[in-house]
Amino acid sequence: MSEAAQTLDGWYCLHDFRSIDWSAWKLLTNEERQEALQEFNGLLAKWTTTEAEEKGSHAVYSIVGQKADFMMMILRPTMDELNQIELEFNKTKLAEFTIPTYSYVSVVELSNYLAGESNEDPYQNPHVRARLYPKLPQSQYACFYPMDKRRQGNDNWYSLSMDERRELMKSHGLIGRSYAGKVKQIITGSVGFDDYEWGVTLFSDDVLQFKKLVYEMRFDEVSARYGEFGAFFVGTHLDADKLQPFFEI
Ligand code: 76R
Repeated sequence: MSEAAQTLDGWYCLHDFRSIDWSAWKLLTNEERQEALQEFNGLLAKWTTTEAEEKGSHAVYSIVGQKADFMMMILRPTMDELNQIELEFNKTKLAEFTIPTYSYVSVVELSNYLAGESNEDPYQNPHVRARLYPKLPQSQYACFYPMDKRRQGNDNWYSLSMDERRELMKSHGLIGRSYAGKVKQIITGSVGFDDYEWGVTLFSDDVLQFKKLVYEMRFDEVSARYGEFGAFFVGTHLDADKLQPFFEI
């Protein structure tokens, strides 16, 4: 049996994708719509307090295309809190006018492929902590997709030795690093939690960098030979100022 990579696991993560039932939303009076938005803003204010206390983070993005209208990405120390948040949102007035279209459950993950030898407890290292418990960037664009590592015939990631995988991950990391400052990535592990093995969330102020990074990685053996991909979602940041016009009729 090949040696499993060791993972460091951080905050739990929910990607919640919703479409809006615009016809029903339009039937409300202006006042009813404002009430629903106020309630949602109250929820967001609570999440912002949690973020300020460094007990989680969140980001809301509008989604381009028909797969969803918006995405809420939420990070919390426990999966139970994610469940609570989901419930709380579902009980709001606004939720009555949303249609769940996709969701993804995972946990922020760092693997030890490229970690050097050290006797220190990585969970105490401030650089590691900043990545395991990240404050989500409020970049203009986000891209999300789930992925697997292939397990077929001669292309089985899980039957490669640790050394072979480490070597392959080196070149993956090098490509990634060449996008430093342009794209920020958060890898979340989802084996046992959701249908794929990882969620990939990318953030950038230049949407074209997603295409460039993902395309370049396709030629790297880790993705070319071993990557299997789910649906891609891309969209624009919905900060507090943009929420009102987004929902306005
Ligand atoms: O953690 C690290 O930064 C060390 C190097 C590294 C690891 C271990 C790294 C760097 N990644 C790692 C693990 Mn990655 N990553 C993806 C995708 O579309 C595709 O083809 C793949 C989707 C992107 C775009 C991306 C970006 N990475 C992983 C894993 C887990 C593998 C496992 O455990 O088997 C997956 C699934 C994955 C996928 N990666 C980087 C990036 C970028 C931008 C970096 C550089 C980060 C930096 O140095 O700042």
